[in-house]
Amino acid sequence: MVLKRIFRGVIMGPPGSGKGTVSGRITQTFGLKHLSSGDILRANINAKTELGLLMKSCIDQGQLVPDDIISRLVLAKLRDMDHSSWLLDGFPRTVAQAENLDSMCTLDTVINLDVPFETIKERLTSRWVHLPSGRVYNTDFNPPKIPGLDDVTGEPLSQRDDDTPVTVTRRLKAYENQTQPVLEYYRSKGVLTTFTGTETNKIWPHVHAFLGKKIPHPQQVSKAHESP
Ligand code: G5P
Ligand code: MG
Repeated sequence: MVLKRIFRGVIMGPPGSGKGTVSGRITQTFGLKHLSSGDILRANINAKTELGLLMKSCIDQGQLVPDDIISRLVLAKLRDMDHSSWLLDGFPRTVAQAENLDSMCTLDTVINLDVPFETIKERLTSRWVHLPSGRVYNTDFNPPKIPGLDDVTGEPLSQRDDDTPVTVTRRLKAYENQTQPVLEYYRSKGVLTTFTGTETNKIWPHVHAFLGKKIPHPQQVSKAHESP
């Protein structure tokens, strides 16, 4: 009997590098669950939870939220997905977070989207998001079928408060100072693969081919307890 394997992946890259966009394609193609730390935080802000209100000013200023808080939130969600294959987006962002993640699982792969900062700045000001699902649009690159509305639910789209030019610059600085060391951390563990480019549609075929060799066919990605 073949043991059905659980896949554990992380997608990294600077703000606006296309993590959400590529994650959407990966989860659709390979049937993984997608967990975005930014989506978790925005859901808390939207629901006006105490935590969300506390974190909002950090996020709006383009700073990272504290390691212990985000690690607790993300690791709790991952425990709920213990029997599923998943792709984690936006976490870890510091070496301390990477160590916290290591304490609960072993990663199969870390995908790094290496997109130049100049390309990113243009993209973020024309981004629109569907908050409940995390679906991402761009008025130039992938506009919604009906302007201002989500393709799937028809609900209104919104712009993120941290997509202003000043905040984007701060987010890129935080990425350089705090997140780039995480790339080195994973490189030294031998799990990091970098995809460089300025267009998602050109990067995607390479990511697709790479993951195709790592992830079982969707029907085989299933719960560990279903394995014989
Ligand atoms: P997030 O939510 O993790 P970021 O800053 O890492 O946010 P972001 O902005 O969500 O990343 P992305 O997911 O990498 O970007 O990119 P995307 O949304 O797919 O694409 C960006 C835009 O470009 C979209 O409009 C898309 O349609 C368009 N696009 C994609 N490809 C192309 C292309 O080829 N061409 C063109 N023209 N357009 C394209 O984190 C937010 C905040 O939460 C906190 C921090 O404060 C953070 O700043 N946070 C954490 N803090 C501490 N630790 C953590 N682990 C945290 N996680 C979140
Ligand atoms: Mg994102």
